[in-house]
Amino acid sequence: MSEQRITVTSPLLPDLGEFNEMLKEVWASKWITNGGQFHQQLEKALAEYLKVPYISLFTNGTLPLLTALQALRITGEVITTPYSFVATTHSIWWNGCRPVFVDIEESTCGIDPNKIEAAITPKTTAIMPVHCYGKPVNMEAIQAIADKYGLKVIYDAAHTFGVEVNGESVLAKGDLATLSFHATKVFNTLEGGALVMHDEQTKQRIDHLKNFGFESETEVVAPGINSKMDEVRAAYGLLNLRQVDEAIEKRHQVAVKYRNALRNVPGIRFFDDMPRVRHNYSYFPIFINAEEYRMTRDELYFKMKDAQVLGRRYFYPLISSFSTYRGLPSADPANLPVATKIANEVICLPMHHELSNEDIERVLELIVK
Ligand code: T4K
Repeated sequence: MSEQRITVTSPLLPDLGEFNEMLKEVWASKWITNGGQFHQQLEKALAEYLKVPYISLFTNGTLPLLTALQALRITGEVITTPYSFVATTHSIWWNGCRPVFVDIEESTCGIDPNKIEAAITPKTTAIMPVHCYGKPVNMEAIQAIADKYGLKVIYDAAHTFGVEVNGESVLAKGDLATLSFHATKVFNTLEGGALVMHDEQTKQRIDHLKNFGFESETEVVAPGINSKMDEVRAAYGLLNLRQVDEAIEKRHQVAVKYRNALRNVPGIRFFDDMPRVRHNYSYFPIFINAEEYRMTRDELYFKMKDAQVLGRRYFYPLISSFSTYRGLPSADPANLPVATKIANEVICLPMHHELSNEDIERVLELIVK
């Protein structure tokens, strides 16, 4: 009999009975979208859980990026990293701005603050860093540069649900921060996302922008879009929020087991926890030094695939290598040596709350020689 597939992730699902009870309420109220009661409850509950003053729910994690750029009226050039999911750079492009790629640091896989200033031109208006794998980037260094040059900072914090530094949410930093609640994320609402802001006025503006720009029944104050979360997903999110801490702890235990087994394997590098950081263990990337490991990343990746262990090469290929972007001067691999190297070394191992000890052993057996 062929072995069962082990996928890179598996969604956190609420109890179907409880979900059904909430659906009955939605059906009874006949209020299914446009800021209903579950939408309001989830915004309140998430603001508390995430320790942020204001949050606005979205229908996925890409539209908050697009809307953040709109809300801050960003134009010209936006500095970002090519080591992310394509949505990060696409959001800049969709706003009619030019993405400018800056290399990453090996220690976080996030933008290298030491390389940002060299990429700033008179057209630069914003920086869009990514907390890749939920690992916080150096936010103080980024803010210092932004302040010096008068730039906005929008964090793509899609991977960073619940991540804190010194007890403070990473979402509290920058001008705006975005989240994704996609099925593959630590906390999901099927599809979904959010924008985190610091004041009521910005929250109001973003709430208008995500509802076509409507301020009232007859007044449109901005060229908005439709990116509202519906009641079914908000209800699902309320239930998932109750179990997300348990899921994060289960992921933590998987990370501990992976680290113990891989620590002394020559040619394999991985991340340990950072001091004073509450991690969410959203991904478990390993980096293969082919010479020391005596096998290339792709050889290992396909060996795993043959054995039905479906890791993923997040984030290979680099965004800067896709046809839309590769013509940009900043997309030259010579400008992005660390990102290029890391993209060729990475495999994200299966990481989710339902991995059994047998699953973990099956993954490790393929890697530890
Ligand atoms: N910014 C960053 C930094 C991001 O990483 C993302 C999304 C965004 C912005 C945009 O947020 P969203 O608009 O997506 O909310 C996935 C996700 O589609 C994407 O959300 C995510 N990042 C990206 C890193 O990964 P794929 O193409 O790898 O997903 P897929 O369908 O191959 O799924 C991977 C594995 O997950 C499957 O092999 C099995 C498991 N899975 C997946 C789904 C969809 C399930 O078990 N159930 C499911 O329903 O992109």
